[in-house]
Amino acid sequence: MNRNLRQILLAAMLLSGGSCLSQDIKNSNVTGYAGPARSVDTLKIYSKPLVADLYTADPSAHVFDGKIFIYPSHDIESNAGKNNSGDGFDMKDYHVFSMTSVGGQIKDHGVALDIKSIPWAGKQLWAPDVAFKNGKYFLYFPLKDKQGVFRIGVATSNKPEGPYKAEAAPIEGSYSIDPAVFTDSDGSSYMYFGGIWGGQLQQWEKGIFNPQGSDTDLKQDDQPAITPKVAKLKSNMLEFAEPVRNVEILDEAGNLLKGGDHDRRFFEAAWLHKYKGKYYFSYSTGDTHRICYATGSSPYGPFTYQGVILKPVLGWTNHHSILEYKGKWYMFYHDSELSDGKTNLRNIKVAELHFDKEGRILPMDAMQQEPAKP
Ligand code: FUB
Repeated sequence: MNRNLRQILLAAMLLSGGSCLSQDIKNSNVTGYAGPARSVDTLKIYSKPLVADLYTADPSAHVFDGKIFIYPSHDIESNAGKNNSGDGFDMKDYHVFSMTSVGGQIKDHGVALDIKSIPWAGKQLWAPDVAFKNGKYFLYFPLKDKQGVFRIGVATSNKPEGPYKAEAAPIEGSYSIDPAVFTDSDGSSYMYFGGIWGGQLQQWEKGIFNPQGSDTDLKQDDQPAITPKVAKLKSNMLEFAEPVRNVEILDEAGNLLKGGDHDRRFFEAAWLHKYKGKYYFSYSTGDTHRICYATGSSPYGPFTYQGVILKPVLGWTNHHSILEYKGKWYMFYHDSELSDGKTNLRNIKVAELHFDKEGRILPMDAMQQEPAKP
């Protein structure tokens, strides 16, 4: 363990009073980095839910106007039942939250977009994201249309907290779920999206929606896994500038990850961040409940699998975002602590993210409860 890193972590724990955010380091063997398995430090973390009076999930966080703005899903109780199609995630609006320091007060700005105001809405407002360009904020959201097909919509506002007004129709050529928009240093913006099983990505394998398609995956474990998608956005941020492309995730030998590789293949929750000139594509592995990452030298990929960022949390889903704020890196994520493990009633959290000298992210293992004080 790097001595400086240990001191930094200790200082962080003391500053946070050890309550909001606590971290401890364990050594473990993690496979998946290019080359043979190496010993990698694992952080044991505990963070309190950031919001306690609403259920919140899928936090996409960004820095706007010097503050952190968080755009989560707003979970609600639902009678829709549990199934592979995710019918129990029957969300109907978004709240926006902001904070000026990690560990400080969080402000709920109220409802930023309601399903009732979206002209093409069927049901299920899932994980959103927000981008800023030309003085305007763009809220991207997955939603089933009136035919029950997930599309990605966009709504605009002059303020990061909204309220947002939805466009009359979803983004042309968009489908599936979990949009995440990354703007590169040259000002180009890219939307990453997709999710298998309830996110319907497997039903688009032939380029058009297959209503009879599988409700999980393609059942071709020895074939390349279904890839997440990316498309550059036009400068108006309302349309794709190009046909949708596949995001390739490769193993250490340069081969596409296989459909049967459930520990590493993409499931949902795409996110892209850049660190020291390298592009980091991170995502959830769904039914193996991990947040993993892969790196590359272009926003389009290909990306080479590197390892786990966050081990399974309490609840079935695992969904995160990553940002830099005031010189530190953070991962926003969720678990189901407040509902005692109910998968569709989640709460957002934040933990500091650490890179080693080679730019590898230290994996985190989230505890379900604050550790007892010595
Ligand atoms: O919140 C609904 C869905 O659950 C999201 O879109 C997925 O990423 C998963 O977290």
